[in-house]
Amino acid sequence: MSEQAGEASLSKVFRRSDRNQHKSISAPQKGSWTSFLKSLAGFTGDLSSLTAPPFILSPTSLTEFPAYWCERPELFAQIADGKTEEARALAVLRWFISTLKGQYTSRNESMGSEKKPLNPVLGELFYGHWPEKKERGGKTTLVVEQVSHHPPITAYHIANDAKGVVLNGHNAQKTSFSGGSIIVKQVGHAILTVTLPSGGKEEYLITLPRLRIDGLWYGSPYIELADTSYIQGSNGWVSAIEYKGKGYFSGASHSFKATVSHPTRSSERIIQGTWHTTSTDKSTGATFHDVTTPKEEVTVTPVEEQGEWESRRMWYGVAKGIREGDFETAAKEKSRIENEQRQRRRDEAGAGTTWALKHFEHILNDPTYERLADLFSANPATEDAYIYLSNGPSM
Ligand code: HC3
Repeated sequence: MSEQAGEASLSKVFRRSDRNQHKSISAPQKGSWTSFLKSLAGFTGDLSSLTAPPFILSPTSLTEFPAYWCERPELFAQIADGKTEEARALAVLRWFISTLKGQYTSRNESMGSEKKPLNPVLGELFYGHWPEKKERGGKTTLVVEQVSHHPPITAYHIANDAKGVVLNGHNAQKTSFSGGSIIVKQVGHAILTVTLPSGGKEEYLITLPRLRIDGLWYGSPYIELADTSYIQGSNGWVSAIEYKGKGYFSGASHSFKATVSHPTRSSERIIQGTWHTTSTDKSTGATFHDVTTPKEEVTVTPVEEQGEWESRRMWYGVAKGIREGDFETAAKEKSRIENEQRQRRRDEAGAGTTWALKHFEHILNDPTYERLADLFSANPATEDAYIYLSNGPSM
């Protein structure tokens, strides 16, 4: 099929408003982007396996993404300061909503559009921390490990031990293509544990929102969140967070409406706004969250001092190539890493061994997930999980 004929058939799957903007890609990029879009149409499965044109590649591995959970470490720490169950449930929601801007719009801000992250290898590690400060009690540490390559699954553990606040979770993605957008169902969950000064313990199950990647036709992908995600506390408080794009609750992109309720209370609290800016508590009229202020990036050991399995050291050559526009070197380095991995798997198969995880243990059914999921009849009723083993790095 000629390039023009290919484009004509492809254009049928994109909305007219998207099609009109395709001309914004520069001429040399247009051909490779059109081939990429063709490979996307009708695609289901693991997006990381698709070859994307160089201009859409990110120099950052997916193992770095869990750091987004804590770029406002004081909000993470403040969860422990809530005097009542309701206050803590609201603090968990405030921290969660405040992570969304980093998780879903930060690549647009730093790189101009959503990019394709580096696909981590099995055993890849990412360590970081946010230093101790008076307003947040202690140091907050981050341990990330790539616990599966096919399908890609990333496990993470974030802890502020001085405040007794710990987040443990894992995530994977199932992707499909529909109506000109990529739909990403996030697989996995996170459990936030708060150890109270009384010694009591509260747990919160956090489910993850669905993503729609729009803007594909004109080569400038961006994320909108869709459907509903939940935060269910062991104290009974549950937040149902409904996400909408342009034209719904407020007519703005990145809108959400969270309903916070408890089975024994007749009234609910409604929080409404846009997750990448601010929101308001409808019952009091007060600002609920505000992420227009600067965030704090995770502190990471310089790459020269990192171990060979640490993400930035492992991908150094590839990331440098992508940043400097030297895609030939980037591709060569990427092939070297992938070939080493293939050889490692062949060696393991020959020796009858399997890769041993360093920081996590895989369990097929998570009892905490099951207990909390049952409180709001979540689907699925059970999920697997990666439990943190306390042999973290000394940080
Ligand atoms: C879908 C995604 C990979 C997964 C990323 C996740 C879901 C990872 C967990 C984080 O907590 C939140 C998060 C944010 C962004 C998600 C990525 C956006 C794009 C990427 C695809 C694999 C690449 C799609 C390719 C292209 C060219 C359309 O961007």
